[in-house]
Amino acid sequence: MADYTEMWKSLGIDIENHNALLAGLGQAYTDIFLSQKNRPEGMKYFDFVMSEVHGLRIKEIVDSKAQGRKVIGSYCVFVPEELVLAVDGVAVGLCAGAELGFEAAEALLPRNTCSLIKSMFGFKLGKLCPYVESCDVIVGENTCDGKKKAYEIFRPLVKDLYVMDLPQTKSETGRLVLKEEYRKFIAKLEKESGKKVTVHSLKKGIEIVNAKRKAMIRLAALRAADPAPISGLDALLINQVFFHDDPVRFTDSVNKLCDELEQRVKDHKGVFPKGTTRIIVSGCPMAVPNWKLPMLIETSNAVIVGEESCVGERGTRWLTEIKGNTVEELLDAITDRYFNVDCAVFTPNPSRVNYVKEMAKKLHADGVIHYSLQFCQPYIIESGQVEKELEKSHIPTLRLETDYSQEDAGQLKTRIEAFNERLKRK
Ligand code: BJ8
Repeated sequence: MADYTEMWKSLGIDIENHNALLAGLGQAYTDIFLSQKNRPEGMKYFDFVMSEVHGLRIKEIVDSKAQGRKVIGSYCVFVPEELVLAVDGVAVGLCAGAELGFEAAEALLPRNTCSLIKSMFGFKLGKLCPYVESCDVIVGENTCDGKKKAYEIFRPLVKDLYVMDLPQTKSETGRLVLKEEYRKFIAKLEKESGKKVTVHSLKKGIEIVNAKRKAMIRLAALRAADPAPISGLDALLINQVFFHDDPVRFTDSVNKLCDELEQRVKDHKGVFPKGTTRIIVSGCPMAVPNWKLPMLIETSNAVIVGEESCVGERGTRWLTEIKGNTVEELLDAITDRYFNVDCAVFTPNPSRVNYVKEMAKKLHADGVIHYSLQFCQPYIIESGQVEKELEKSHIPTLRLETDYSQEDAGQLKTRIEAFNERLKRK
């Protein structure tokens, strides 16, 4: 990587701590990703992206800002990238998956806050994330109580925090709330960028994001093959890069990788031997560099064949139907698309478990591991119903709760191995 110190300094990054972060990240990446066997050639692009994740991509973003484009950061898949693109903005996902700056975060938040929220504070307070520091606007959303209340404390820490309200039920009123919130968000984007959302710009934004999601749907379907043509770790990585790479280049790279995977499937070539135990991971999102659980699963004689998560199919499986010839009609189509997202903050939320069942069937999974971050009430509470429903459908399920630390790695591995034994006896 080139020397980006001056750029990071200009963004207010704490250089010393940031260098330590990059060194740790580089080592973890080598140990976890580069040590995998039989990786597809197409992963080289994503290896490169990761090697430049705080370098070249940030430079591109800084250059876009210099050209007058606004950078809009977010922490949730309910924030439509289509709208950001419609004002020629740059959308970046900001969720963080590392246990950094937690001491500082815990000075502002209760200890029993989920790691995702603590990490969001840790990266900001530690001045460790050039994505956060590049943002002109950061969008929060009233989803779980943890995030909702945390944004109140987060507001004075950042330049411009815009909080979107979200419905909690899939009712007609809920849909209206979502549409109104998206309308207000358009007004905010127009004010920030000085650009109008037009039918043309919105259609273009939808097309770009649809193409990106279509590529991810294609990738997800290829994982039904046995042997699995790609590891769960690599597929997760692609889902993570989804949130901060240039969307058009990302789509092109995923499609190229899928061409290669299609050939692998035809040649019966895979990353693990045919017949390896197949797992679906369902639950909380895993943000970069949260790779602990997939790494433990895939070093326990099993392969992950799908993620039912916002960093996975919950974030990518629906497209926006391009229907209508007015901004209002297109806004309806966008609202319809996002209103499908079955996050556990909705009550009731039956479509989520139904989709896990569907995934298990189409991906020929042997079992499901339900992953909740400690103190995440929506997913932990919902996990009981998910387990019951899946077991009733003869899909073995293991519920795990963890955080970003490595302390419980041994214990988790023992439980995963015991679960694999159960799957083998099935
Ligand atoms: S749409 S899953 S990205 S809210 S893990 S912060 S829920 S206490 S992340 Fe999410 Fe949007 Fe829903 Fe998806 Fe709260 Fe749970 Fe923490 Fe969470």
